Amino acid sequence: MAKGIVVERAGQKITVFVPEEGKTYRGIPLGKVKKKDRVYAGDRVEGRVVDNQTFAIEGIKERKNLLVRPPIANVDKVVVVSTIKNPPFQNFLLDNLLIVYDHLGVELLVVFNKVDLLDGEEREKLEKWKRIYENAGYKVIATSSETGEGIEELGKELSGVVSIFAGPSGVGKSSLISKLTGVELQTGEVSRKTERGRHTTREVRLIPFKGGFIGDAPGFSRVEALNFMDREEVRLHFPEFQRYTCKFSDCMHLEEEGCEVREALFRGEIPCERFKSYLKMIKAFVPWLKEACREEEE
Ligand SMILES: Nc1nc2c(ncn2[C@@H]2O[C@H](COP(=O)(O)OP(=O)(O)OP(=O)(O)O)[C@@H](O)[C@H]2O)c(=O)[nH]1
Ligand SMILES: [Mg+2]
Ligand SMILES: [Zn+2]
Repeated sequence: MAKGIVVERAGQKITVFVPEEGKTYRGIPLGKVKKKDRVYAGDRVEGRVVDNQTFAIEGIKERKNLLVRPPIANVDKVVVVSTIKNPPFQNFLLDNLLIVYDHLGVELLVVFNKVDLLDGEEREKLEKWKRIYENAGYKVIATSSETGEGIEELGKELSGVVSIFAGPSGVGKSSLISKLTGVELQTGEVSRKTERGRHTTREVRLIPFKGGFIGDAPGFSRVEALNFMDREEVRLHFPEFQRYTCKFSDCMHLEEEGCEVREALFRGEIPCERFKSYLKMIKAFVPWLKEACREEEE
């Protein structure tokens, strides 16, 4: 039996890459596979090479995970891409993505792209956000697919794993993947009027890279943590909250007595930006927020 990985699923068309042959085939699921299960990009499959175009899929290996939007199986790492400028940074969207993907059990990497566009003041803004995410515990890389800044470092993080690029439309996901892999992908301009991308990428495709695969996926403009988990779970996916032990182990960090996260916020150890995202995600309000985040208010 030959082993392959599904690198593309577009409508009825399934493309299987067989590493042993270094070639891709049109995948045809045999009856029993077809009945039992859908086939997704990222699926590890077993079967036979029928001719030099066709791979008969006889079985699908059990999935480690299955992301829904985009539908890709067996993802090891998600690269969440943002920009400070063009389109403007949306920290709430980034935080939602980080919380949701952590819930789904994948490794995370935070990328700020298009740093070539930033002037002095905007560079400072980049450094500020970079610090916030690094201090929270994420690995952060600043990149430019124009100048090549950070591309080598990014490539190192992706060797040997299945990764996908996520984030809003227009931040340069496809451009980064093209730069890394040399494979030409369709890219689109950011609209001047709305400052948004145009959802150029529509289908999911995995590209072989350094013994792993990189998935390009459509951008998205809204993700809500509560569509994936209960209110009570959200706090567990903020790495910086986990450093503190509150009096009550089920503390929601709202108005409970002995809340160490609140203390840390007052001491400035937890940034207000992240805590505000947390409150917004769980649709909560605390009367002491203004006092804790005084310097934030202009
Ligand atoms: N200045 C600058 N422009 C970039 C950079 N990366 C991408 N772009 C431009 O930004 C626009 C959007 O890039 P895409 O790669 O299509 O963005 P995407 O994230 O794949 O967008 P969707 O497929 O719509 O989700 C294109 O015009 C790119 O040329 C960068 O590092 N610097
Ligand atoms: Mg794209
Ligand atoms: Zn607490």
